[in-house]
Amino acid sequence: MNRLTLYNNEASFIEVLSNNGLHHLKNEDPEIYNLLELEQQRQVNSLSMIASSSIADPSVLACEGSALTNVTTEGYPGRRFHAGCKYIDEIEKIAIERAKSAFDAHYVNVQPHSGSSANQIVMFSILQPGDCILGLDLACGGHLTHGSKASFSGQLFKPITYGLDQNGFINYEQVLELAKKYKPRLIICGASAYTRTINFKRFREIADEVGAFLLADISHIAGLVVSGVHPNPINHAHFTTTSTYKQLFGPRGGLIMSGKDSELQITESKNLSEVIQSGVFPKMQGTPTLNSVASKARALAFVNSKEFQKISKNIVNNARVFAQEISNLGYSVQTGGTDNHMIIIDVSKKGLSGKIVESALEECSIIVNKNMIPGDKKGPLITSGIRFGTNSLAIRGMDATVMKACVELIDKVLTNIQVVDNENYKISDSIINEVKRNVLYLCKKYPIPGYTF
Ligand code: DSN
Repeated sequence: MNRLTLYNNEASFIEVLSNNGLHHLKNEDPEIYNLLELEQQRQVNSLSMIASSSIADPSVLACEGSALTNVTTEGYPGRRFHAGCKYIDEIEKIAIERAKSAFDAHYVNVQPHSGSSANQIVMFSILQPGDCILGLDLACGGHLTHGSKASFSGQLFKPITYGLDQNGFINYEQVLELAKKYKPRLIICGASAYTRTINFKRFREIADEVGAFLLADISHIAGLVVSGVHPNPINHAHFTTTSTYKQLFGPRGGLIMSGKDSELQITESKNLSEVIQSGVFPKMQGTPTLNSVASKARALAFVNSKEFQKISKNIVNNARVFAQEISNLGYSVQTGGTDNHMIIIDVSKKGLSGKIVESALEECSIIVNKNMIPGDKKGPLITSGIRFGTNSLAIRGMDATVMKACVELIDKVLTNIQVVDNENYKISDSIINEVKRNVLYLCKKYPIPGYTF
């Protein structure tokens, strides 16, 4: 049933709102309008290879900018603490059903404000301060919320970290050894900078052996999981969390899900899904960002599509080709390749730091981020590594044939950096202009769908 009611032949209420919004912004706040315009132009005219980002469809942005921002309500569909939720309830139920279908989940909560919030909610729902948690070390590719001392996770709980073997792969033997020794209440798998398939089944076996809960944070690989390009943790982990803006091409936000364990009794009165329901609200959050709930629903419909399955395959294929091409040019690729959307290289072997490579590439309209590599002595603000990702290139329709050109442009920049020290460098204007020209050519040939005219 098409519920959209058009109030005249030309525009619906939401079209009027959107047009009015732009009109008011342009006239009343040109400072912000111009910055938004410049930011959109920057995105359109640069190659974004930030592995933790993607590009939301204009329909996702329409939901983000909708009147749902005006709704205050706490609780869940059918059990709200405020009136006026007739349509919001429908939207939230649709978002839940789409997430269930995408991930084969039995239980989904679509209200977390971010992936980090989702992890916080899981931890504060099942742990007591001081409980032991076991996660991947930040310097080996883990996430701040997986037990870093810089985050609540490492400050309120007792973090133990596992690392990688000598080839750069997760050291499952070490995970087992540490789990047996420290008996963590929670084991966390998932990563921010790890290029290989994660063996969720193995993690669950280890968790079961020591009586721990297992949390799979799939923020980076959620799109590949939906498309079946990476194994799905949903029935291995007790809790699966993800952010929605990385590989789900959605809004900033998070999801908490569970599979076959969703009805597992974990307190005297509550099963696992009930503990998470009350963990999100009222324990950790109030009113959800309802416009983002709608955007999540929209993005989940997209990632459930056949079209996205092709894009997912292309994301991985592009990354593999990129890894091979950059390795052919003598760069040191972590683990020798990739199984997902991500490639990490050690630039210190070329006498460079991650910080200066990131800056030099940005000057040439190629956007990447510096990243620590295992055993990195340079620290997170300088680093020895660079992390590349292919999500945003694939959505532009770039395929493996374009990856060689991207690698050549990156190599052109890196081989022309004159290093001053770890933070300073020089590069000639002629190289910057030449690379920028080529990047612009690629960006025009492969425009972001719906972002240009
Ligand atoms: N975790 C950060 C990253 O991977 O870049 C952003 O969420």
